[in-house]
Amino acid sequence: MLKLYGHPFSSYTWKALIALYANGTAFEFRPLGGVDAADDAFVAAASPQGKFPLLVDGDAVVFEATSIIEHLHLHHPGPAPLLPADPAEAARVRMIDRVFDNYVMGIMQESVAEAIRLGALSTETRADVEARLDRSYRWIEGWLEHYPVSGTATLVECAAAPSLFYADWVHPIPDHCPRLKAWRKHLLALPPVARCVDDARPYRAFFPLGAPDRD
Ligand SMILES: N[C@@H](CCC(=O)N[C@@H](CS)C(=O)NCC(=O)O)C(=O)O
Repeated sequence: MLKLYGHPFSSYTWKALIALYANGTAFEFRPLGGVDAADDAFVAAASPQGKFPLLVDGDAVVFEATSIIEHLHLHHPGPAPLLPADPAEAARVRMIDRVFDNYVMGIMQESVAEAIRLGALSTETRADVEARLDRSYRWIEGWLEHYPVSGTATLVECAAAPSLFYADWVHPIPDHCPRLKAWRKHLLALPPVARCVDDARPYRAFFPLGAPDRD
């Protein structure tokens, strides 16, 4: 039985969970954060910075959400292909995965990290994060013009849904990005994503910047 270690409110844990749920893959969820000290210690030592999610599949210990999805695609394929069969198309999907991790999730997390570290977000950091998210939003808005909105979850949707969910809390997608606004709504309605959103509701009070009363 696969084991996924993570936390229900963790954006990167969602990324792996969406892939598992989309394919109906059987797994055991091991929640971190004080439920089982041995699990916390195991994850802390398993990767360079002890981050989660972490997947254990027999002898294989896989960290990095993207790598977990690659592992599932190779070893536990299901009805919803996580990557295209064509290598050139798959390379483009991997590039877009990097866009959401590096230029949406990563920027969003900077503001969360500062709020945790200092207890609040400085005016300078807020302005900087908002400007960079705006720039990413505008680029994604253009990219969406040619991206087919689909009802399945590939690596793109696995990466996009959690990053856009939380980035929009930090800096709402502006009205001049209507495709992106509509796509976020569509992503949150996908059953594997909606399940993550619902399972995380009890933890919203812990969002360091304050969770908005929506979604
Ligand atoms: N690059 C990693 C990032 C994972 C990550 O940042 N995980 C966060 C939770 S969303 C975490 O482990 N936070 C706890 C920590 O940094 O100690 C991935 O793609 O899986």
